[in-house]
Amino acid sequence: MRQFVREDMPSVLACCLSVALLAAVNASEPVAQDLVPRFKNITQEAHIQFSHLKGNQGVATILEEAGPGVCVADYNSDGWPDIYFIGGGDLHGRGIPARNALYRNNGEGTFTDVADAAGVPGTGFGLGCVWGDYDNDGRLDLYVTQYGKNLLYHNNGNGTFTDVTDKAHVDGTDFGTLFHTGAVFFDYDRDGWLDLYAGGYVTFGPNSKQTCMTSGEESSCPPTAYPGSPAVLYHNNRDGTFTNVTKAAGIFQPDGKNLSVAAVDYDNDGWPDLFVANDSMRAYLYHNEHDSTFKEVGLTSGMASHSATTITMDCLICTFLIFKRPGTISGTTKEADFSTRLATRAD
Ligand SMILES: [Ca+2]
Ligand SMILES: [Ca+2]
Ligand SMILES: [Ca+2]
Ligand SMILES: [Ca+2]
Repeated sequence: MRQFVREDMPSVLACCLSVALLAAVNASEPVAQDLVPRFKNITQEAHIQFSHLKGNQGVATILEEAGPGVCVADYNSDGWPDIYFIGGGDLHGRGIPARNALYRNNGEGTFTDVADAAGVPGTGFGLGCVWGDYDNDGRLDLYVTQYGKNLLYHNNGNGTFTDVTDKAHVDGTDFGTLFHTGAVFFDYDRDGWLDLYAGGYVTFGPNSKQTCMTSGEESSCPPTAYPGSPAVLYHNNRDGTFTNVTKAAGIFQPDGKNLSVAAVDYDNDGWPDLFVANDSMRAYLYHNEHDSTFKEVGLTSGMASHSATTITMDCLICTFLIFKRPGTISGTTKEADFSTRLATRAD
């Protein structure tokens, strides 16, 4: 069975890691064997037992093939990074349980799932997540993208969270979009308060075409089989609420098919810009015009990245080292440039 929506994170991390390694290797020949990082699978001994429920009944749909997301942050400020996993769901009424998981880092190599006690199990078919302190209380809050309404969980600072989605007006359905994947917090107007971009993927529902025939085989349909859907840019009102400013900011795109999104000041003008990886169509690069509007420059900048054989699907902000001194990869930070780049993955 062919699958048109691929897993996100492993490939992105591999992409990022390979770029970082390449930078180091190019600057240092030969590289000692014992300096090459090696990784060991410690999932079981770390007590992580999470499984994403794809939920398909027979051939999976494009929704069931999407996700799963994962996001890492130290939500309880104990100095140890914690992990939030997205659970998917059962869309066929079979009663198969699915929930998200918040694995609190115990600080000694193991994790404990505290999602229920923390109040962050999710409320639907989950797809993605992002951490950000939207209310500037010093504690990271959690935004979860789902099929249907997204969720904003406020971090109460005592190990629990409160669902403040309705109060904050950030469920992502403002323009009727239901299929949400990537989202990002960023302070586009530099007022010191994080704003929020919630992406929209294709328009898909129970009445849509569920599967397609590809090379004589039934499979999930490609994104080209469905219309796109608009994303939403929310401005932070500094009082726990947000305002939809998508059209005023010049980024209303009803045809977009957003998967991953990322924010970075790619041109070093001091204002954060926004990159949107669209599936089956060209990517968007929104340049911040410094006046609460954006200019889409994907094509002129060379970041649109779409042809008959390549489609941008993932993106990640990579910060890596480029060492100046030949023959070593053990230099100090004085000998290195820290460089932040936008990495993209094309399939
Ligand atoms: Ca922690
Ligand atoms: Ca907060
Ligand atoms: Ca702001
Ligand atoms: Ca910029």
